[in-house]
Amino acid sequence: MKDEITRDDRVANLKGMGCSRKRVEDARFTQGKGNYVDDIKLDGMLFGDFVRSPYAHARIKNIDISAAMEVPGVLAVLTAKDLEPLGLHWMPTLAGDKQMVLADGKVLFQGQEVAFVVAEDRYAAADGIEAVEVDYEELPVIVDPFEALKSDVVLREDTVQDGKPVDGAHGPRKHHNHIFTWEAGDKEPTEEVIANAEVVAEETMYYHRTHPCPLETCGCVASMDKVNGKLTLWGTFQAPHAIRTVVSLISGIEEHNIRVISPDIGGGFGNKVGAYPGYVCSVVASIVTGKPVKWIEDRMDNLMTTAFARDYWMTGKISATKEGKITGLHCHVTADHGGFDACADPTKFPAGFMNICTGSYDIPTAFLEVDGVYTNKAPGGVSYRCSFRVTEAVYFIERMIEVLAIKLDMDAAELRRINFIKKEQFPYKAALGWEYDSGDYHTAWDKALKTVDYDGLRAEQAQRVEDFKAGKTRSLMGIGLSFFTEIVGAGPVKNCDILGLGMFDSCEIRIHPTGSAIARLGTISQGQGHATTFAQILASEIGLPADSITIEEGDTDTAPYGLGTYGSRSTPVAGAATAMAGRKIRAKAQMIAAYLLEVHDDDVEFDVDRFVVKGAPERFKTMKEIAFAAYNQAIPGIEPGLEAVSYYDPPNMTYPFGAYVCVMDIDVDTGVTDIRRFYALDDCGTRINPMIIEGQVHGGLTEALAVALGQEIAYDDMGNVKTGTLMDFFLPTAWEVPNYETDYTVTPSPHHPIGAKGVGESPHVGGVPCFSNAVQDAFRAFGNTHTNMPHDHWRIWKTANALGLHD
Ligand code: MCN
Ligand code: CUM
Repeated sequence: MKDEITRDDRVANLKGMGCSRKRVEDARFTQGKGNYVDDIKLDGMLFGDFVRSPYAHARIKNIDISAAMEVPGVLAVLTAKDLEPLGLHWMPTLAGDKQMVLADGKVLFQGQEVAFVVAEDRYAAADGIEAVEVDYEELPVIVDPFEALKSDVVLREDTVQDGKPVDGAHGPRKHHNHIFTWEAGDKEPTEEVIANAEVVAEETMYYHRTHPCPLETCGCVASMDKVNGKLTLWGTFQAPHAIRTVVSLISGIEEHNIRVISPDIGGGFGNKVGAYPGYVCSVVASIVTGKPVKWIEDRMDNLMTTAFARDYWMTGKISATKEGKITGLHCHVTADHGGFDACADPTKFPAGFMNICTGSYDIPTAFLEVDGVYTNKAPGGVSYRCSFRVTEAVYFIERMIEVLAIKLDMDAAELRRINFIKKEQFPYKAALGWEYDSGDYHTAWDKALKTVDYDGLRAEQAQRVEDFKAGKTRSLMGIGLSFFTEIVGAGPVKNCDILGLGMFDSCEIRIHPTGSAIARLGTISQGQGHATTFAQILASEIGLPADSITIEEGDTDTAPYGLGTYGSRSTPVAGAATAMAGRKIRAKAQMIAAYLLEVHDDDVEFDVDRFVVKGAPERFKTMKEIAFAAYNQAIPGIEPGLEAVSYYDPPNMTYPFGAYVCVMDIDVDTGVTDIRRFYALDDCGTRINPMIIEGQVHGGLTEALAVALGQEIAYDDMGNVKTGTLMDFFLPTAWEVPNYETDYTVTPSPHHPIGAKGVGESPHVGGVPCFSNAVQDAFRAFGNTHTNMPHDHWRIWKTANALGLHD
């Protein structure tokens, strides 16, 4: 019977890397059996909720909680005064700033947390909130970062001493509302190249403020067990270990007495990386009341107060020869960070990885300068499939390329092609400091353009313009192009840390005697399917079926220390740790196999799911047999058991890339867009699960469509959030979403143990400029160079109107 099973069968049985294994998570999710934070119900559990500021900038003269304390079911109302003796009225942010937990004398944005009402249930808490009387004195509101840098109004009193701005966490301030200046590249040489260039294109663009808006909002349950001194904190945390360390540092509770658990998470998208006042208040309330306390945001709380995305004003100058060879790039950013600098970036990168803004192009000289600014808006800035501001960087360069193409009167696809970094230039050291690990841009670009019949599309577009001018149609056609290079997998510990914690990641594997296993990781899935894909990496590495491997994440009492899931770092870092831990298992298994087969260690070799005696394939021990032997035999010189742990510090980041094309029709009279085609080629190196990659691409592109075509967190001059509900905040549905065509090339990462690069954020990073470029390209023949996103129907109508197309 044995010889009927072929080697291919054995490979297939593992469901290892490269297999579109169905998601093991979905049985739970599709049957409503997920276990989200709000599903957690503990005996005697209370509910906490916030009194939030209706004003964007106001002094707090008095808070009267007496009426609230009379509301049935209300047990406590916390204000900054209660937290101050504990030193918890402010908390550190991930960006080196500090943030009010509860309003300390003033508020800085609409929706800011003013008081925390703890009650027997959510309804009593809501009644209590109504009864808290806050006496506000309105202050002048600043929502424009340029105005903030000129204004006498001091937003943050802690930025000024003796009438002068004091240094911030990232160096000197230019003004009391200025947070930092961050530079990369060579200023003078870049300015000189641009001043002497044959052609220079300039543009200022606004990448508007938006929000990831995950289906599940942020929340937590804090439970302080006073008998044994243990605090358990369940929450929507993308980085549970980091949260544990932060809670320990700010509360003084020893770290071994804190257990942080991220249960199922209903989408994170960077919204759940940082620490929020709700976490601190829930912990304090649990300590005060001796009962578990739950806090769950509602949708408005989530949209108005938790980590927003973008809000970058970017001014660029790009220089080139007459033939289109780019010679220099200059970029200045005014970054609106809101009332506190709470960007979730690695410490040394206050503007994230914005210095990847030379993109996929061989640009010899470049300079970037970013100014961070306080305004009366909610804090955040680094979220929403952004890879630490790579979204902004790629949007910037992909718009600058289009603007330069217009200036040169050149085809934008060709302009890209002649400037791409060439395959033989990798590893490529970019002008702004990064070393790109691998790439083959020309192959990807040619494949994309050929698949969509680019020349045919351009001919059709030219005909459309003629027909429009002749009055035969009122519809224009846009061809959106984008080529992006991502940078994901933070680490290296030497460059990247969060609050001093080096950005490595980890995996611990235990093989059970019967040949199944559990692997625990320091990452946490929020929908990415880690339980499916990490098991596939291991299946290929250790030769046990993925179906026999449990993946567990998100419990700091059991998982090895890890830095969490964001910046598409799970595959580049934890995926590498998983492979390396698997290889340790394999190394020990090899010794066991050699002992059992009575040969020297070097005389056996690994083959799919077994060790085979070299030259004698009929003599082998399967991994299942070896697992059992590890527990049932005394093997001389080898400890019993089969376990391994790996902490992986990546030598470099990974640089996935992609080529996207969008074909769009636009009704000039209504501004309505119709996406006829969207082609996305992604190269994320070795592909672990093609189906999951495709799902990531579909999701990221849909969020890109949202951001490019309508989604926005907008404020009025008073600092009121105009888009705080899903009535006003655009979330695309199946109705707006086109049929995406996905494709790929495979350029492995040379330094990653399995050659894999991240992919989770790529489609968003590449998708936003592609949708935006399609809209802008439709109007190129009529003199458009640049219009700002979001390109909703009204704004597109206005563009058409301004170009005289309604005359
Ligand atoms: N993958 C693969 N082969 C590769 C690369 C990745 O099969 N070469 C698979 C991985 O095994 C994993 C998934 O693709 O199952 C995403 O992997 P990776 O690119 O490493 O990204 P992370 O797992 O670190 O996820 C984070 C990333 C980020 S930062 C945001 S934001 C985002 C994104 O993932 N948030 C998401 N995708 C999301 N998808 C869902 N459903 N929900 C979110 O909140
Ligand atoms: Cu920038 S959003 Mo993701 O890194 O969680």
